[in-house]
Parts: sequence; structure tokens; C-alpha cells
Amino acid sequence: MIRRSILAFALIILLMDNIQAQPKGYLYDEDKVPQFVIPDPLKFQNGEVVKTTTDWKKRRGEIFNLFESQIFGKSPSRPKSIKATSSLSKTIANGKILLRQIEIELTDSGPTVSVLMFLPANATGQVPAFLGLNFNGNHTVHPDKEIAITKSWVRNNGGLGAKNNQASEMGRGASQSRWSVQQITDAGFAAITCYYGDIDPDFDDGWKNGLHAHIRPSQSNQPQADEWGSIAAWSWGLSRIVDYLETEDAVDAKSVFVVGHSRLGKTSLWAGATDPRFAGVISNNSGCGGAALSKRAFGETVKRINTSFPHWFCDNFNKYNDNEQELPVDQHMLLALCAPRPVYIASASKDLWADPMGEFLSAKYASPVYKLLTGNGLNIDDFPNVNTPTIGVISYHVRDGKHDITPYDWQQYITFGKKALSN
Ligand code: GTR
Repeated sequence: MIRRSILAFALIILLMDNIQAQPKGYLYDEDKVPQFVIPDPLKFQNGEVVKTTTDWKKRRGEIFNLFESQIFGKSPSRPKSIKATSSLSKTIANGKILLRQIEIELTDSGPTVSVLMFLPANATGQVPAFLGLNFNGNHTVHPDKEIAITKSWVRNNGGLGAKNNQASEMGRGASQSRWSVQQITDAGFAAITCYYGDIDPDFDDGWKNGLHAHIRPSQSNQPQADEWGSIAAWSWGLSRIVDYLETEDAVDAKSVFVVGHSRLGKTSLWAGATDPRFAGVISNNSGCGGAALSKRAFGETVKRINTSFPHWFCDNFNKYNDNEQELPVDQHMLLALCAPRPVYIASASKDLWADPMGEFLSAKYASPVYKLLTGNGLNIDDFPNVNTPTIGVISYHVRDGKHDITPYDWQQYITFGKKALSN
């Protein structure tokens, strides 16, 4: 009897652990996913079939315009030049890692972002790199005392000592589990990061602060319905960091993999779609507006994301609130915009809000485009077991656990990066 109740208790705990708290009132039941038609990336809007790589170039243009005008919004073109100054350069980790900090002025009038680079100190030539934005400030990525604390807006967070939207010493090193700099540099890559709020603050400010206040896609003072939201601004900032990397000796600017987690995984996908200089694209637990198919309306929906985060996308995206079936594209086509460059989509088993199945299906439905361009696509047809990565030109894994980016995820991204570079 006692043994039976211990077993029952253990089962309850096991089940509780497997069900992560998710916002109520949303769909988490696979059987209730609405019927939807998945737009065919290899069919032009007029119904004609894409047969050749030349056809694809035209079709890519159609798809790109739709993502730009309906979802992320148009961004300004590349500025003529950027200014960069070094503010720190020293070795850490017993001489194994070269830590550098560079201040980059994104436009003539600002903002200035601080870029942190962790380089393998023993490298003899230019190294490949992972480039991604961070959520809480560069000082949270690594405990080194000389990493500058951002003066930009940060989200208040008692645990990180962020008050009145200002970061503080207390957060130093607090996010280091998300940035496996030792693992990355040991593998011969640089880890490069920048605080996303240095580029544009993550709140709905009507274009008053950050990058939006300095440069605009049109002459208008008011954001137009098809002009950039914050995700596009963060992506644009990533491209400016590549502009800088092109001028510098330590990193091979042709071997930069853009990476991001969650909202920053949505950002890495749009950065990959807009900037062909990225050698590959990694999107970790990116969910709605990232890798997850919108039309499944599983977990976070278009209406919910536009309501909680009205500044992330362009205003046109609101047309699809409770109306996903009218979307002329779905997120598998965002992955296809990165083709033929390799793309990695990763989910976490307990992250139902981000819809792991919807993220997987995006990878699967992007495959025909990759097959046309490279002969290869995603190597599996069915949703895989946890912790069973499939690494190829389209890569996918579902890690056991919660919404996060972990050393396990990084290990797969390193394997992916090495494989991509050896091809
Ligand atoms: C959630 C949001 C997700 C995801 C996440 C994050 O609140 O609903 O789309 O982006 O934030 O970025 O951590």
C-alpha cells in the first residue's frame, strides 16, 4: 500500500515536472489544431510552379516582400559607414580567451552599441564566429569585472539588480549559462554578442528611443504600417556588426553564424533572411513569429503576440489577429528565405508556448526549397525523440527541458557550424 502511494506520488511529480506553466486559454492540444492550408513556397502567387533556381530567385523576391510588408516591416538601407572604437582587449581564462569590447556607432547620430567578442587566444588566422544578441546586457554574459554595464534601457528585474530600467553590478555573470564561451572558443569559434536594448529598447515607445529615433526607412515621422518594428531594428543592428567584422582581422566575416534565443531567435531568422552575408542561421526556441507555424495557432498566437508586444512587428501584422488563415505566407517560408545557407531550428520539450511541433513542421516544410537548391533538406519526416539532433543543411532538435538556451544546445550549434564550414 505504502509502496503504491509512493509510486503514485512519484508519477504526479513526474507529470508536474513535464507540464511547464503556460498561459491559460491557449491551445496546447494537438487534436484541436485548426485545419489550415500551408502556402507552397515553390508556387508563385499566380499559381505557377517554381522549377529552377532562377525561378526560385523570383519567388524568393515575392516571399521576401510579403514578410517585409506584412510581418517584420521595411528597414532602412545600409549606412555609408560606421565608426568603431576599441574599449577593452585582454586575455582571460588563463590566457585561453581574448576578450575584446568594441563600441560601434550604428548611425552618424547614434545609438552606440557595445560589442563583446570572445576569441580563441591561440588562433593563428581568422576564426569563424557565432553572433547573437543578449537579453540583459553584456555584463550578464560573463563575470569579468571590466565588461561595461549598459546605460541603455533594461527591463526591471530584481534578481539582476535592474531598477528604474537601469542595469547594475548585481547582474554581472548572471546569464553565463546561456553563453558557453569556453565551449565555443575551445571549438575554434568566436562568440560575439551585443545587448539588444543598446540597439532598440524592448517596449512600445512609438519610435522615440533607440535606433528608431535615429534612422527611418521613409521620410515619415510616424511609423507606417509596413515599416520596421523592433525585431527588424535588432536584425538591422546585427548587420551593422557584420559591417564592422568585415573591417577587422580576427574574424572571418564570411563564416559568421547568426544565433538567437526566443524573441532573439525570431530576430536571427529575420537577420538571416535580410542579410546574405550570414553563413548560417540558428534559431533557438523562437516560437510565434519565429520558426513556429502561425496557422497552427498552437500556444502563442498572432493576436496574443501583437497585443503583448505591439512594437515587435509592423502594424500590418495586426491584420492577421484571429485571422491566421489570411496570412499569405507562413514561417517555413522565413526559413526558406535563408536557403541555401544552412539553418538550425531548436525546440525545448516543455516549451509548449513556442509550439515545438510547429517549429519542427516549419523545418520540414522548408525542405522542398533546400532540396531544389542543394539536393538536401531535413533528414527526418517525423517529430524526433528528445535530445536526438538531426544535423544537415536543415537541422533540428528538441531538447528535453524548458524554454532556454543551454550548453547542450550550443554543443549542437558547434557541430552544425563545423559541418557547414567543411562543406
Ligand atoms: C514571451 C513571448 C515569446 C518569446 C519570449 C521570449 O513572452 O511570448 O514570443 O519571444 O517571450 O523572448 O523570451
